[in-house]
Amino acid sequence: MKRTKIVTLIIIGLALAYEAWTLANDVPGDTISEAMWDIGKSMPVFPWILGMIKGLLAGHFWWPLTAGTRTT
Ligand SMILES: [Ca+2]
Repeated sequence: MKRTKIVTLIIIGLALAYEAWTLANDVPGDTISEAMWDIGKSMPVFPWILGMIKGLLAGHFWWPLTAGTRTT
């Protein structure tokens, strides 16, 4: 498995572990979703920026996906 895949899986695993911890503790409003909602309320442009980044990354990663375009 390539290093990038391993690092990506570690980051996802850490995010899931953090989310599980925030759901299990008694601190209100500390989940990732609740933090995103708070950021969106204080900076309404934030969800739009995040959506743009997500869309650009999806286009970069998966379109156009043709054989023989990889550099390595
Ligand atoms: Ca909590």
